[in-house]
Amino acid sequence: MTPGTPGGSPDTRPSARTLVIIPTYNERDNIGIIIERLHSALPHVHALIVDDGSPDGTGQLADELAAADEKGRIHVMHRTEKNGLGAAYIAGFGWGLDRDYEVLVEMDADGSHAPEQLHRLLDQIDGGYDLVLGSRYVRGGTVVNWPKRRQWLSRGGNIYSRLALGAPLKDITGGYRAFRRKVLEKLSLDAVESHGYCFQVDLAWRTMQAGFTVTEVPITFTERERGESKMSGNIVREALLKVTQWGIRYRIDKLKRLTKS
Ligand SMILES: Nc1nc2c(ncn2[C@@H]2O[C@H](COP(=O)(O)OP(=O)(O)OP(=O)(O)O)[C@@H](O)[C@H]2O)c(=O)[nH]1
Ligand SMILES: [Mg+2]
Repeated sequence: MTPGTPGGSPDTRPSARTLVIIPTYNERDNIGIIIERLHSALPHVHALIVDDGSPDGTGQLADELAAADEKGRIHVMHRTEKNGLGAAYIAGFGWGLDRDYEVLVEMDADGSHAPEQLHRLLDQIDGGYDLVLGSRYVRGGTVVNWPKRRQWLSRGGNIYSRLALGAPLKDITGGYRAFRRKVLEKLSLDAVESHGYCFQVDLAWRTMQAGFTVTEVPITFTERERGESKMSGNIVREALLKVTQWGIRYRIDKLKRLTKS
């Protein structure tokens, strides 16, 4: 599985053993395109499609894509119930950690995260970072085709999270990221119960709290062209509530430590 360098010696960079995890729910029109773009951009990476029993047959199509890939780079996990993005990722991380992958990447199936920019994330992992966030809100990052309402929601969610948690990250809610395996091995993934936006905030926050190094690289985030969004009011409410709880808990713990010393 480890690809060689042009000189013929094996590539020992962590990114040589990358698994891109793609959760899907009703992404039949998107999944083939995204996998093809991924392998055109980076032929050596493996993909794991985590499908929650999509009624539109995404899971079956994923199986066909996997069977057709002679290099065996496409894997599929079938789950029976729609359990949210967070649960799908946690299952996917577990699958990847049980195997020989060094870098585990989160990527949406709907084309919002350009596979052509994945090398930006992987380069920083190879450079030594433990977690790299694809960021819409650092210099050079952009959002394409988002209605104003959605932009405000995302900006607002990020500013609120930054203030509530005191986390110095510009795009802590984003879902395009690369983790070194040791991060996911150390975090107690079973304790992560949140689903939408909040799942992303939770993971980045836990990573920072555990003392790992985190950086952001600019990405171009493009709104989906095909299929339906799964974003809902519940996901936003969950995020607001949980981030507020974590922020309060964090500050209380800090105060306790200060008063003890
Ligand atoms: N396996 C699984 N995948 C999911 C679930 N919910 C969402 N997804 C996938 O997670 C990715 C992101 O979901 P989106 O609906 O695009 O959510 P979003 O990007 O926050 O919303 P939009 O910007 O409106 O597209 C997509 O690949 C979805 O198919 C789920 O319950 N289970
Ligand atoms: Mg999307």
